[in-house]
Amino acid sequence: MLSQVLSQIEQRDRFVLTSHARPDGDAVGSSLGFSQILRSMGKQAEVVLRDGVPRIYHSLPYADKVVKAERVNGNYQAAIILECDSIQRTRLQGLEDRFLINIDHHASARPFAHVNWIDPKAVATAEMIYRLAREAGVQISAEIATCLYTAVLTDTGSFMFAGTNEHTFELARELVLAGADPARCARNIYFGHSTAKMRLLGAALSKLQREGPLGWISVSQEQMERCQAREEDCEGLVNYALSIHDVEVAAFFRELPDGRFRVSLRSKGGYDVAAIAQRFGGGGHRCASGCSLDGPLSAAAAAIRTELGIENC
Ligand SMILES: [Mn+2]
Repeated sequence: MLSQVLSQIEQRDRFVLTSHARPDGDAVGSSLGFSQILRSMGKQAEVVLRDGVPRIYHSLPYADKVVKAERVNGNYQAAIILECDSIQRTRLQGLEDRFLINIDHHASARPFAHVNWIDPKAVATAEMIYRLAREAGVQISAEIATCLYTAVLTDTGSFMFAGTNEHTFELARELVLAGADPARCARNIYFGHSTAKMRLLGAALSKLQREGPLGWISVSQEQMERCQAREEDCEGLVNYALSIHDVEVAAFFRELPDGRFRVSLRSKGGYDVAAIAQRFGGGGHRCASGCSLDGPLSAAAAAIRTELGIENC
């Protein structure tokens, strides 16, 4: 819980912060915000991310200081892991023998660390980081506010997902008062895509599949190469399938170099996609989750359909 996290932080000086591979806005924003909060507390803090910072988050304060690495080296007294249900989710080596602090808001969160603060009611890990900063008496700078606001904005689907409530807007209000600029944050995220991503989206949507309440799209290795797309260009494509009026649950299948498929699942609330992802070793939230499945695509899609209880139409 929060008080334990704070007391462990107070006893130490040097921290490494990390989050999951292929980081989203909450992973990046919370890591960057928390690192600045720790520095305000007189600590040393470094952010290490396996895949670095995706392009749409490059303009966040201190994004250029993030270390992209496969291994955590260095004489840190604790590793703070955000948004992960295990060390493995970071895809980083060198965390195993360290003192670990786990902060997560996912329904699938697990207490794998020495200190665990899990709050599934928080709309984003950034909400928890904000609470921690307030509790620690840290002044929220405009730079911290910008990172945390971006995390909240993206993790709530621009304040559209279930779970967004009056407290979310209260949090957003406080972050804006502290100096976050909503228009600038939104511009970088929603008008900051690469041309390759838009071409990839076109290729994926041209093969949109519909089966009852399910809408699904896929991207092959060959399409990735043809569009010159990067891994991060796949982020959010699933939402276009979910945006159809009678789609209740959407899936995005990304073919991996080894022939397996990474699956992103989204729901409008009627289906619990966290439960489905967990059946296949993945995790997430009721309305947004992910997992990996064996190919071919037809088999992966059939596995998801079966779990959803949707017959092949
Ligand atoms: Mn999150």
